[in-house]
Amino acid sequence: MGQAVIIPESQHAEMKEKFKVNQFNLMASELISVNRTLRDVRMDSCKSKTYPVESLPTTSVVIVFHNEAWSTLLRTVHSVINRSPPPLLKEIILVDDASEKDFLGRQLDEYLSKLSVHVYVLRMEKRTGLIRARLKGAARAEGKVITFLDAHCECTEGWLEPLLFEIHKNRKSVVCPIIDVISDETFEYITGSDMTWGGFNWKLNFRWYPVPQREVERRGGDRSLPLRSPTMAGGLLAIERDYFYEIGSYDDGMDIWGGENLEMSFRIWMCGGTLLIVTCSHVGHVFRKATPYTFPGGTGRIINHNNARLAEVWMDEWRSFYYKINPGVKQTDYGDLSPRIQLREKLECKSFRWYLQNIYPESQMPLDYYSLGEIRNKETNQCLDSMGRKAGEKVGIVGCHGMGGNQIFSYSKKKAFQTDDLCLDVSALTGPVKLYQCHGLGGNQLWEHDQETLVIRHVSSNQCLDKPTPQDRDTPALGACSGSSSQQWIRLGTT
Ligand code: UD2
Ligand code: MN
Repeated sequence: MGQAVIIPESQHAEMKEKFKVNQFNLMASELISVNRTLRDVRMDSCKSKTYPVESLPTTSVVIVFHNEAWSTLLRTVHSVINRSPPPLLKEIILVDDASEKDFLGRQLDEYLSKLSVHVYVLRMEKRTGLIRARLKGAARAEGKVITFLDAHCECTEGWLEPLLFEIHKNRKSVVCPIIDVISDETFEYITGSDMTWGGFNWKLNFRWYPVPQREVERRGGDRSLPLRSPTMAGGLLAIERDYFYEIGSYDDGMDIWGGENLEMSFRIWMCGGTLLIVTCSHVGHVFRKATPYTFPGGTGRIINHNNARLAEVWMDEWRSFYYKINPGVKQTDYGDLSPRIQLREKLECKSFRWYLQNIYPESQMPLDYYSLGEIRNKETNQCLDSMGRKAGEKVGIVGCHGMGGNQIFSYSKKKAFQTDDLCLDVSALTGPVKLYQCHGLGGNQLWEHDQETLVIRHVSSNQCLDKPTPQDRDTPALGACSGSSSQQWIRLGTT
């Protein structure tokens, strides 16, 4: 029933050793049946919904893997078979991305051949990464819908019908379940929230953020209705097969891992589709803290390559946020983009501005901004610097290095100073100036930068940003506004 596995102390040494193989508790996973039952985790209003199963489209489930554990892979397969209405499940296609483990060879083929559903394995000749592996699986799919899953998932009761129902209603809806958490430590099944949706930060990392009130209201407060999510996590989605190709499938210039989820999210919205999180559908996924496999050519290089491709093709001027906060990426060789640029033209997709304005006004990339660059103190020539600190910590100030990264701040038309998803925030009258999650509501995050006097005034406290005091040397001070040169600031990167 999805409960935690507790390993006795005496086996902890072995447990830790095995953890390294897949970066999850493999010993715990092996102690659970590959056919485990789970609670029905849906909200009550979902349980009572009925679907016209006879008119729903069929689906092929495509699962790509590289060196996946036997137990998690087979538990994924069994959960699909056990909890999908048989008439809707056309087949399950596994794509082996050049795994190096013997048991994923003939032993796997034999096991699958005995199952009641048509399940088979395609094999990549050499390691190509999840994007091209998915393309290979998709090319063989015969169902009307393609459903992609990671290889360490568990589908719960009623997961499939609401996904297919949304596609049945609108073939341009691309749908994701709520992704529940299967603990990487204990394999406990933990129900995820229907109050988070997908966003992204300046570094183009996918992030979960709270669903804003406007989206709650659009659904009339009914949490069982699908959420219009700005982005998707990437691993678990269903899309009509023909629409998948119509809208440009995946960018096959992307390697190994990363970026394809945001690329597809932007593309869907900008080119006339809809991206939904279907809150009545729950699928669990083992979230890992580290990756267990290699990134041939280097993790950073591959992720930068993929992200640069999506930034160049889809993000228009907002690509600068990504480039400036990641010094060094500009030199990345992103390869040939012409097929993807042609796709955007052919589909007559809307602009990234349109996307930010209409789909994601809460985005961490401000729609309108005065500048994106350094904030330099006129007297000391030091620059504000996030120092890589987290929400709730003081903002830093150090010598300007002109390299971007932590010294990049935007000053938005909402008059917030923001770096990545953190904003300069003051909650006590005399400071300190801290970094907090941007809320976009002004308040303690509202600053007036006067272009004549160069003074930056914190509006709610009516105090001015100043050079550091001698006692607190690496964080800017806040004091009574005097207009002295230590209270004068120059914004670079003015647009
Ligand atoms: C998330 C997504 C994942 C993908 C990724 C960005 C979820 C739950 N997961 O990362 O699907 O969108 O973000 O790219 O939303 N794999 C291969 N070949 C490789 C590398 C990985 O086949 O070279 C397989 C891997 O075995 C797994 C799947 O691709 O089944 C996703 O990889 P992951 O689980 O390491 O990614 P995850 O969940 O961290
Ligand atoms: Mn995964």
